[in-house]
Amino acid sequence: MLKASRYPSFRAMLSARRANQEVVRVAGAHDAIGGRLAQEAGFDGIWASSLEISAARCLPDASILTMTEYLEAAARTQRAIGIPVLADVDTGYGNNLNVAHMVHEYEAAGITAICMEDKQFPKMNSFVDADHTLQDVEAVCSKIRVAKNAQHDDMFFIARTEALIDGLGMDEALNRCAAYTAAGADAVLIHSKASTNNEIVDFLGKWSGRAPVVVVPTTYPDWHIGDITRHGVAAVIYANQGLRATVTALKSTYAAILRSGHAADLEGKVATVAEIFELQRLLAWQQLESA
Ligand code: SPV
Ligand code: MG
Repeated sequence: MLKASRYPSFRAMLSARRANQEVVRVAGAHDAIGGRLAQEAGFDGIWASSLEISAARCLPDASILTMTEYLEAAARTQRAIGIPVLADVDTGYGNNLNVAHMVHEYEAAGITAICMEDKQFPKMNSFVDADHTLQDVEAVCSKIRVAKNAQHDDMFFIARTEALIDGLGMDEALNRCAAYTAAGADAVLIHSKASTNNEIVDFLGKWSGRAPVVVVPTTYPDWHIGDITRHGVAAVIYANQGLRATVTALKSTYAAILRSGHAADLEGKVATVAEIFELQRLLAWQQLESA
């Protein structure tokens, strides 16, 4: 029988993986079909990426979409899959009041993990050459306390520092992560735009396991999962490779049709219509007619 997803717990999944000394592997997606494909590939969770969700609407990742629009995208994905969505909630969409409302709304939609960053609102994507000024540390801690008090269920809260993105140095990154966990964050995300993992490895050594650490190896993509695991990372987010692969595939597919004047050359290279039906769980839906 076709059932709606039961909103799997990110915290329970992470605990199970850590008990086995495994790192949680999370893939970025902006819609349900991307989430389902990542789950079928074997990922543990889905990153409802602000970059992907904005880009899917041809908009910059710059606090332009509203909380409701980000939530709708995350919730649609969560409803379609059996692994937890980790929602990228940018800066929390405003002040303490907005953060409390955000937690209520995300929980009500069945999202069991959120990640909030410490940049000022409005923020700009971390890889853009732009102003990445951080909010005052105490203001971020206040938002974290509000978020943790606002939750009814067991929302897993990841505090993300952009200290290295903003060029503030390792001590600032460490101090902020310590303050955020003292304020109640369940884990920290240390972001970097360096082309090697050196500063992340440095951070991990100095942090020495005070709380679970999440990493996003976008600009240092050659960091192998085995070594990530050995360094004690709790979760790794492959934040935007799915979107970038989609762009490459669509560009070459559309160009090929126009170049050849037909679509025959694509057969065997693109998914069959039957595969699309399978992703839609069409058979289960059709069985409803005779239930
Ligand atoms: C996202 O995927 O939206 C992120 C990660 O926040 S990054 O694009 O690296 O900022
Ligand atoms: Mg983002």
